[in-house]
Amino acid sequence: MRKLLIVLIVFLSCADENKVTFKIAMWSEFLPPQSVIAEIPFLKENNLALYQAVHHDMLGKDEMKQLFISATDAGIETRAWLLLDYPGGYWPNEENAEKFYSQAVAFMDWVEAEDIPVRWIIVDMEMSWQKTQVLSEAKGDFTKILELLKSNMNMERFNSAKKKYIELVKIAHSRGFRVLCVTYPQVLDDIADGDDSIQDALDIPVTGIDWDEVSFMVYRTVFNDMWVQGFTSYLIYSYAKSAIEFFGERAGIDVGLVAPPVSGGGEEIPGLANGYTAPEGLLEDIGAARSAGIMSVHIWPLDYVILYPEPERWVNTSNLDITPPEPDGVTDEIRELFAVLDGAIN
Ligand SMILES: [Ca+2]
Ligand SMILES: [Ca+2]
Repeated sequence: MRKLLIVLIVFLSCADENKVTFKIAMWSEFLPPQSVIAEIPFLKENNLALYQAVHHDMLGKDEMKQLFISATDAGIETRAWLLLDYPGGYWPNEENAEKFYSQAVAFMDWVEAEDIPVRWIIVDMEMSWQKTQVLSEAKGDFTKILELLKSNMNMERFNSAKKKYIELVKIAHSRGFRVLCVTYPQVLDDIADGDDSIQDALDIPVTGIDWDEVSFMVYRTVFNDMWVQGFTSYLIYSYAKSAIEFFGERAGIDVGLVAPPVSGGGEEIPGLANGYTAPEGLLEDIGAARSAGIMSVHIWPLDYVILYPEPERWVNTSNLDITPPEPDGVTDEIRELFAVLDGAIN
């Protein structure tokens, strides 16, 4: 009887270990490491993972090392989101593959030399900071947007950057690191016809690289700001379905954007014109991702969530509605438009 009991306990603990649990992570971008350390109780109490920005000038800094140690000691899963300087484009992409490669290798060197407890690197594949400014100024002006995307087309440069990222992931794996790529959801509209035109137009080599996870920034508030109004959480559901279709268990979804609390005539932050100032919409988006089968959802950003009087309301998923949302009348149309563009920009 006792033997049977032990076998049963071992069996149950193994089953639990293999169970994939739903995870929520917070992006932490601009807070100084000391302020993030102060939020460790909040992260811990709410069972949140931490995707921490490591800006180019924080590499080798003791306070950054301390943050990774404190968060890991508290049992918080912590990943390093590597960012370049602004002249270098800020986010990794087709234009700065060499530069990003060097910085990522330097990061791994540092982590190994000082035995820092972080084994995940995040590659935030986005168009350069400079081009993103042009794009956000052109919002709603399709001619201007197309002009920019057309000028980005350069398959030779695209393929050579892709090679560099393939090499980076290979080296990371050989050194025991894993790599998450986070990027625009339009990658998912690029795949069906078998060419990389949308990724080239956005300077974001993503497919064909051995990422351990790939996550898509389906920011409903940005879609409403950038294209047309009327996107519901169906937008998140639709892309989450495609993410699962193409990337299976490796797929994640990023939701947002959370704006800072409205405190009477504060300055408008670019990209946050329609940002969430209450958790309801964000929780709908999380529920929509979950209803499509996504097991990893990430919220941008910790920086603003903690400014609210009850920050835990933003991540309280105990009453999450996981009914698939009804079509909103704009998501399917805009995704069809992206697919048409895919064919047209060859
Ligand atoms: Ca394509
Ligand atoms: Ca390009």
